[in-house]
Amino acid sequence: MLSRQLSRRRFIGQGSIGILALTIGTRTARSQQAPPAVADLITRQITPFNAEPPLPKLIENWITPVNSFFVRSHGTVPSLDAKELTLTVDGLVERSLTFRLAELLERFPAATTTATITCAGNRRAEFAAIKKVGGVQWDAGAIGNAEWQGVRLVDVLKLAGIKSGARHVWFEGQDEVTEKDNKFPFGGSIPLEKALDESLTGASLLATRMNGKPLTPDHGFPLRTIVPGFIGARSVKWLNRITVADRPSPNHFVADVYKVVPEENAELIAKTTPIYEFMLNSAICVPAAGATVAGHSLNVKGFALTNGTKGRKVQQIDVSADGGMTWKAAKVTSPVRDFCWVLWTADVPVTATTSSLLVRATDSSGEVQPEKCPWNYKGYQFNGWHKINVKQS
Ligand SMILES: Nc1nc2c(c(=O)[nH]1)N[C@H]1C(S)=C(S)[C@@H](COP(=O)(O)O)O[C@H]1N2
Ligand SMILES: [Mo]
Repeated sequence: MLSRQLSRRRFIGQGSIGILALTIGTRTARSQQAPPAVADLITRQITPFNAEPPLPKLIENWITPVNSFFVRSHGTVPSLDAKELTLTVDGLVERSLTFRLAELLERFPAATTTATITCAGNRRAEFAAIKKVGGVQWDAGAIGNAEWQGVRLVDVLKLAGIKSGARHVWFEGQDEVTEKDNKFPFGGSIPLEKALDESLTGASLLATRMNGKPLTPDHGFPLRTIVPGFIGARSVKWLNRITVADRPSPNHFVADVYKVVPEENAELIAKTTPIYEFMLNSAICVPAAGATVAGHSLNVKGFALTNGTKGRKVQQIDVSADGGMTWKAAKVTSPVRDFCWVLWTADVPVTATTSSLLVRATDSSGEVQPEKCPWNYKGYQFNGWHKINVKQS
């Protein structure tokens, strides 16, 4: 609670940074500016800024308002001038291209998609039950669903012309991440096949807007990628370069981290495929952990997400108030759309011995969330049954 109050106080009232930076056209680091306005978030790390909403807040809306959308940044938040931004497309293409932002938006048809972004580290804190993992200790709130607007990546790639031998598309941001005395921008990478997806729900975007407004500095102003179905790390913020290549990006965040490995072993890491799709998952958001239960029935609410495979649907969501002996099926209360979370509700019978609540989701391929998630060294993709403890009144 204390951390939440502190973060509220610290981060109130800065809505004008983007505008200020725009009008005076400067590139100032955040340290010289007022802190971000993210009143609905719990700060997990101040520098770089990482924050997630309290879980009851998270599921108030199917489309997550920007104020309660988690922020995951590995380095500085660059303060960019939209008029000065250039996007370069190079590598294995027939024509290298460079666009100003306004040119990009004029040249290609406008596209809108709704997609859920989830950090691969969401629910990382739960690995501590096996063995604590380093990194930002996320609860289940490093996830959000938004309406993104921009242009389609596939349209830009088609204009550039893909050369034979191309297999991957790299993205590079304009932030500065410091790792072991090296400074470099955050980068991502996706297989070419994914980048060329033209479907309504599956097309990746070069997005300038989130929920009808320009991206905020924390979420990548003025330009980011949005890759439906893939972990958040592939949706690169502050984008200024797209490179088509025959292999995944050598950027640290593709080559070294965001891989599921049992230990820090350079050889093993080098040959492990980067994480792309997110995984089947669900969490209880209401009541909050530690809430008091009374009576015979309890209303429980939360979210569920299929893995990032095209066409997967959430088939069933089960909630238990007796440690998994009996389960009650939840009802989906939100729209259902590929690559988006669903919100659900269930009235679950409780007794004087109820001490916890559990949820697990099943998808349309019959895959069920595992009861326990195997431990991994970096703490990615935790998707064991979500459990919260409750008290009796
Ligand atoms: N340039 C850049 N892009 C980035 C990151 C970053 O640190 N730098 N973080 C990534 C990660 S790990 C996630 S989960 C998402 C989070 O997006 P959000 O902060 O808009 O919620 O952004 C991704 N894009
Ligand atoms: Mo992430």
